[in-house]
Amino acid sequence: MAKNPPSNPLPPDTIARHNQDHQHVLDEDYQALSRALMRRGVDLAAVEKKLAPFSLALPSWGLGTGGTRFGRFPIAGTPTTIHEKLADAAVVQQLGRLTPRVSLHFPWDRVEDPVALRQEVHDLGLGFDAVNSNTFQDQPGQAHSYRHGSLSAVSAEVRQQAVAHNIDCIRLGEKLDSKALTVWIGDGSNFPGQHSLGDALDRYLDSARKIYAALPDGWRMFIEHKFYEPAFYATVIGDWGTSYLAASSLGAKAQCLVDLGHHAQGTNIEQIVARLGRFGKLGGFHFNDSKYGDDDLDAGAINPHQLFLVFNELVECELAAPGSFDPAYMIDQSHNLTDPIESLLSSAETIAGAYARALIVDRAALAEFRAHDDVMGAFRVLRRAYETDVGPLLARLRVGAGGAADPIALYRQLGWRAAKAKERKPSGPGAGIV
Ligand code: RM4
Ligand code: MN
Ligand code: MN
Repeated sequence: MAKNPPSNPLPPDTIARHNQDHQHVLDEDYQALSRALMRRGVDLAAVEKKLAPFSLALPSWGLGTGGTRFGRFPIAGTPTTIHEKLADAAVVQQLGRLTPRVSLHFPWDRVEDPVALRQEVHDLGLGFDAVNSNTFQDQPGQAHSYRHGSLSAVSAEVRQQAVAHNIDCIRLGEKLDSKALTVWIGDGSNFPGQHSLGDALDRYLDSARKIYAALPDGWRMFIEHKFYEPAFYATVIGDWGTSYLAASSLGAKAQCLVDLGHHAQGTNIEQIVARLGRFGKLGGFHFNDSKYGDDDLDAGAINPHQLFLVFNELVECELAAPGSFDPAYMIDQSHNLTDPIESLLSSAETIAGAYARALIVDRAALAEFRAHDDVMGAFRVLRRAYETDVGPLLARLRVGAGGAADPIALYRQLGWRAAKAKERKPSGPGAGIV
């Protein structure tokens, strides 16, 4: 493969030629969509303007081959270092143009020189998003074990160590130009009686306050809830109510983060989004999909309609607080079988597509039907937007920003992974997410 500057890991002239070959069809499809929407009173150019700034962060841990606790089957050329992961993130961004930032997870992504890493990511045309702490695993040489919890542990030494790690993540994040810390803990109990359910939350809040106090100006702290796993009886931050309580008692810089896979089956996630948005505590998202639990499948792969309904609420939040509603959007998936670059390209497009569909909802008609308790009328407004193929709009924005008309087809044609398989050291089969 020819050498390109890092910010263009793939040859731009090949992308330009690929786009020329597609241009005619892209234009035709865009015009057809524009005319169809015009008949419905929707101005596609206005939608395009709103959609254009939309972006998502990539999780560093989603760039490598994922795995389950039973095994891992890495593809040849999978990245094994943060530098290789960043190079792959640059490929995703060059082709898809929706993912200009990477979210790091510590200590998985720890490097000797964070300032050099910041330079590296800038050279790749990317930036860093929220930093994530990890007190759900023990690390070699660690003084105290997280076996019995971290921020909510009974042991004061363990809590202190977990707080110090989070503060360390903030300090690293400052050097990396991050502006947020995401805290997800695995704390909880596996047996009734193991913990005092009340005291465990008190201890968590006490620890979280110490982390909060270390946040620099302009930073946010995202509290991510999850209803089970690894704690199988009671998780300390297990639902949005507890997350909201924690975020409210900490202060304005603390907000709730909704990971789509962290709810019981049947939970109305879009309603949680509406509630948190209304209370000004919706900090961000981890997009993925699930059928059973925290499956970490590709966003929209199982329930694209739910994804659309989530974005429908996000658009309502935006309209209710114009200019000040600013959730952090990130993908949080585990790619066990697919090439992560392909999954991330596909998921980013799916997520942006859900947003585009929510933007073309005829809100005036919806309000009218609601005002008259016209159930079917209101439902049909949403359904019509959901059933609209917004692919031509996404392709136009992507190509306009320098991305590829058909990102996955071009990625395959360019043979990036096969070239990396020759350069990169093989990744072991060990179980686990990274
Ligand atoms: C958790 C949660 C966190 C992520 C870890 C790896 O289930 O989703 O966001 O950091 O997995
Ligand atoms: Mn998550
Ligand atoms: Mn998760």
